[in-house]
Amino acid sequence: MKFFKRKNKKDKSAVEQTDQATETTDNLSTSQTRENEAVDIVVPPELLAQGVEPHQYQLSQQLSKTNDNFGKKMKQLFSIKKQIDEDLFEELETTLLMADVGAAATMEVIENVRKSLKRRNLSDSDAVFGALKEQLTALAQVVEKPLEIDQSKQPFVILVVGVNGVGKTTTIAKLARKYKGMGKKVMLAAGDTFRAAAVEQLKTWGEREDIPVMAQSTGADSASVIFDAMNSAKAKNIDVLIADTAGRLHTQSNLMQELEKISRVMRKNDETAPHETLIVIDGGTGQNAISQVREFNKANKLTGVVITKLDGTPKGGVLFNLASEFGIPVRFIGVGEKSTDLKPYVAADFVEAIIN
Ligand SMILES: Nc1nc2c(ncn2[C@@H]2O[C@H](COP(=O)(O)OP(=O)(O)OP(=O)(O)O)[C@@H](O)[C@H]2O)c(=O)[nH]1
Ligand SMILES: [Mg+2]
Repeated sequence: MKFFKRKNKKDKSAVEQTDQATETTDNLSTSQTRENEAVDIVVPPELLAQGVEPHQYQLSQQLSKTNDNFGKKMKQLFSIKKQIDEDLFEELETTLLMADVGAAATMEVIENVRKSLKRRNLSDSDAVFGALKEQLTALAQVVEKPLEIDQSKQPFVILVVGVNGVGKTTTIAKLARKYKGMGKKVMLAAGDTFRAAAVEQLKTWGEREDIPVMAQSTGADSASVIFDAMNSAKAKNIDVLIADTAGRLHTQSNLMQELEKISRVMRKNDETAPHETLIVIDGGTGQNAISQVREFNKANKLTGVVITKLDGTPKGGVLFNLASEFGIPVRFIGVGEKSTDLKPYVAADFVEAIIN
């Protein structure tokens, strides 16, 4: 089982061979993708014996803070209350709201739980728990749509946007590593020309992952850096070009206009670009995530969301809030600072990890 090979870090060459063998195709099955990402967390043998899947155990560990605030609280609630009454639904509502599921999504979920119980004529708390998990999974599935790299685009350009410090540059490094591992030729564009250290940060990641970075000096025009990088990528037959941008407050209209300019200029190079506009959202942001997505979506039509820092927050419920409000596909989730800490988003796994 490859999972065990990955745990034995001494046997690095075996691990790398295994990775290459499985990552050369775009059409990775979910289980292959999961196995390739199974890295540090060791599953206790007794859980393995009980049939716990390694990737699921890992994800549960990484999302344990949200689980504490979500699944565990619900379990406590259901262990106290065995009968369904209005108090139980009120407490459930509070738990969902506290985990940042958002008012509209909370109402929708609770309403659907009620209907489902009525339809099936059930009235014990286990049934509520089951129905709740079903409803949350259904909502989480609305935004499950993996990012596919259209190979007819040379290069396929991913523009990465978001407010300051959410993990854009780190996510770019993670994506670059992932696509390189799948046998693609990857290039990065240092479109964050605003902060002195930003170009250096991207270059450092590029060196670490052995991926070329197209950069100009701090203060250069971001749109032209990305435009030039697109030309260079074409000349070098790059498959995937990922462009960084400076973090900006979604409330600052001049900075949002600058983003509009970036995609306008990109379209002069390739009228179908950017082929993916990813917004990176810090999983701990809470309700503010909604206004971030709304404003960034006005400036540049967003095609995907990455929710980062889910390893450090009890507020992973924000995913449901975004799903219900916008329905924009969640492509990946970030679960740590290393370049391997990016997971393709799988709704059922996510729900299982936060409610188990
Ligand atoms: N725990 C954790 N930390 C993360 C994750 N993603 C990014 N970080 C950390 O968040 C901090 C900011 O990351 P950056 O990638 O520089 O964020 P950014 O959005 O590019 O920031 P600006 O360019 O300044 O807007 C760094 O310390 C990262 O290591 C994650 O999934 N989990
Ligand atoms: Mg950055």
